[in-house]
Amino acid sequence: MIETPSPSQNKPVTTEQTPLELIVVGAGFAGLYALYRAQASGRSALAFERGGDVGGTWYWNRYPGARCDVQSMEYSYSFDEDLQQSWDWSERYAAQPEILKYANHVSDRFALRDRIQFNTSVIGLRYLAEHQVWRVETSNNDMYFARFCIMATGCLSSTNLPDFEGRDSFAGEAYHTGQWPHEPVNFKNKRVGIIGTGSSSIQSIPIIARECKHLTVFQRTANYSIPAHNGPIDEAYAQSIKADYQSFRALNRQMFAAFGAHSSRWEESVFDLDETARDEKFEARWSEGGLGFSSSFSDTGSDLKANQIAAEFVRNKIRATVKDPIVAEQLCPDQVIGCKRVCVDTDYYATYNLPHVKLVSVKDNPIERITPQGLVVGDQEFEFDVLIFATGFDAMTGTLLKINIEGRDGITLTEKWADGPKTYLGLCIQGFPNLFTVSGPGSPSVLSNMIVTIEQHINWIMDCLDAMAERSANSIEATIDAESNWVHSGNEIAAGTLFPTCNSWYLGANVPGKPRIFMPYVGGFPNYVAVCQEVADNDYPGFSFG
Ligand code: N01
Repeated sequence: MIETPSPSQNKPVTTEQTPLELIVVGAGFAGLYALYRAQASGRSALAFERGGDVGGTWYWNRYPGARCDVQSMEYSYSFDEDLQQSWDWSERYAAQPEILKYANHVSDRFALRDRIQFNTSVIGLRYLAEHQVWRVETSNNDMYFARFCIMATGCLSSTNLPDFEGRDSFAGEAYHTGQWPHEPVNFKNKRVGIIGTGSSSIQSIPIIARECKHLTVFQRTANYSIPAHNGPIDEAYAQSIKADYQSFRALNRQMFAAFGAHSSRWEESVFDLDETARDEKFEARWSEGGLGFSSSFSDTGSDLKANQIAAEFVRNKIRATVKDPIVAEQLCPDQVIGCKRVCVDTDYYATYNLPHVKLVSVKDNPIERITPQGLVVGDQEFEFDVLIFATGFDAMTGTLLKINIEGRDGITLTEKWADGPKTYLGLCIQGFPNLFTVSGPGSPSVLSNMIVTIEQHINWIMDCLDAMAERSANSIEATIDAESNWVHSGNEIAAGTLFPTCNSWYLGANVPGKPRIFMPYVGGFPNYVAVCQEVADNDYPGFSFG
């Protein structure tokens, strides 16, 4: 028997015989809600958080301009009426500091912080079948035991730092957008280079450009970006939602991605309209801004020809904004719109009209190496004071696979997922009893409003624990057939969409050697919820209890 070291308030002594009910890995929005539900139902729980405080993705991603692409009134918890009534957002799209403040507010309001060990990573999880408990090993060399593990580890929590030759030789300041320092970075009079043109880069480029002496953007794949039209929140609008917040939430839960119920979208095909009428509608949707533009007609998200019309509308907007026609063409994406995550921006394309901002395409001529002074592309060397890696994440599986997770019969998650992630409902993994993933592979996760999906997952897990208690079950595990069917049907749905047509991080294509599987469930949030509900209502088919 291994005992944990001396007890303190959030350092309980646990053993195989006296385990905690729940270990939660991560204290972002998923971990916080899991702790809240555990506390509310009288379950003993402890969370481990790698960061120094709560907030998860909003704790780490402090780069200039970081803000949420889902509107503030939708990107928040719905579980507590007083909470949603009393919290006031200041902007249509909340910026990172405000979202982090909200996460802190929730932690304080529901006294969750006492149950979190910060600056602590879970490095190992091992299922002890004879005791039906998980042994949890942390980076502090502590050991805990728990009946259940909730992996609230986030989808975009392991940064992707490409292995450029000489990467660590750069002598200036180097940052990754996903691990931004807590102190503001001073760009004044500095020459800045930024690699990547995904959401993080597209948000930060206009802000950095305002301050620095010179900015060079290295673009491998041009991205579609839709204007946010951000601004102070319309108070009357916020109040009208608060007057019946539950109905607003319910409406959004019926949406494919669990948000955007109030945004314009049309039932008709883009081909039902003549060019003028069609463009008027695109124009109206562009003026509204934000995510969802690419699926504003019934077929622009699903039919290649319809999609090309939407894509060309955006390309024409880029051409109309960027004065240098060569730069404009370089900024025009050629992939399916919506295949890679569409970005939302403030002044992104217009920033390239500034004389001190330069775009360098590395599509055909990749970054060759990083030097102490900067980087080399072909026969050109660029010199910088600051180099920013906006190169994204080892998404959805990266963080889970960094933890040494050993399930029943000694099988590790790395072995199990060698050919790509496999889950049942995006919640459970065969061979790994009593371990739940939140917004992991097989869940609508990154294709949905994350907070809505998180609440749904945690509610389902907590109901499942209640159902287990009722039947006096000690363990639950997905069956191999249920898992295979879920993976198979997920792949089939994805194959029928436009998503597999480009190299996106949804497919794992951004990380060399990562198996190419479309990871999120693409059947839409409402369908997903219906399946999960059916499983719970019918005594959990696809699971075995022990
Ligand atoms: O990362 P990304 P991100 N050489 O993977 C390039 C969410 N998010 O941090 O496309 C040169 O999208 C890479 O090029 P390519 C959102 O879901 C949300 O920006 O692979 N370039 C790409 O341009 C988003 O999708 C919000 O060819 C290289 C860039 O780096 C997700 O996070 C805000 C390269 C990475 O883009 C990730 O966004 C921010 C190389 N070797 C993020 N390797 C909001 O809600 C990679 N790249 C607001």
